[in-house]
Amino acid sequence: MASEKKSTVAVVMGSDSDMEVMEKCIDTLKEFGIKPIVRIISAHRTPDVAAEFADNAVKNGIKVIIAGAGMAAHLAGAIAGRTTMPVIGVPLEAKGGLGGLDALLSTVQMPPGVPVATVAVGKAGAKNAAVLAVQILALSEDKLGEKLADFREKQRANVIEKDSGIQ
Ligand code: RP5
Repeated sequence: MASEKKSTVAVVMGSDSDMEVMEKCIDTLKEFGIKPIVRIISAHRTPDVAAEFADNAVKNGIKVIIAGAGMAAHLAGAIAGRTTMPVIGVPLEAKGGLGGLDALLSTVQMPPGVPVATVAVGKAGAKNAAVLAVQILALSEDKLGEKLADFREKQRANVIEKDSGIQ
């Protein structure tokens, strides 16, 4: 079963229909050498599994949870209410939803005392969730700090190259 695998980062999403976008998050984590635990867990359709996952996260060695969901996106918040580890929420645009604004508001508008670190809607947010998770882990893992410095340098060089290309 997926939950038996060990990793410091878990990527959970409300539906398999979220996978296409959340793959950006998973791939970015892998670029930093982190193979996350990946689960499909719904705050509404499988609330018992969401609770069990959150309650056992520390025991399973997880240090950061990334949760992506669309529509009434309560997954990140529901998990955050059951754990004190950092939870990063990725609002997703879902078919039949309101273009991601529904998920953004559902994810970001947490009551005082139970934060969800909410990133941008969609693929940009999925990538940033991974980078933010790495930044959190880098506080206690020097190697990740070095990888982050390389990542930023490559990003910088890429923009400089694009600028040169249009001169
Ligand atoms: C949310 O509802 C999921 O995160 C997904 O974004 C959305 C639609 O889910 P499906 O009907 O495609 O399973 O809970």
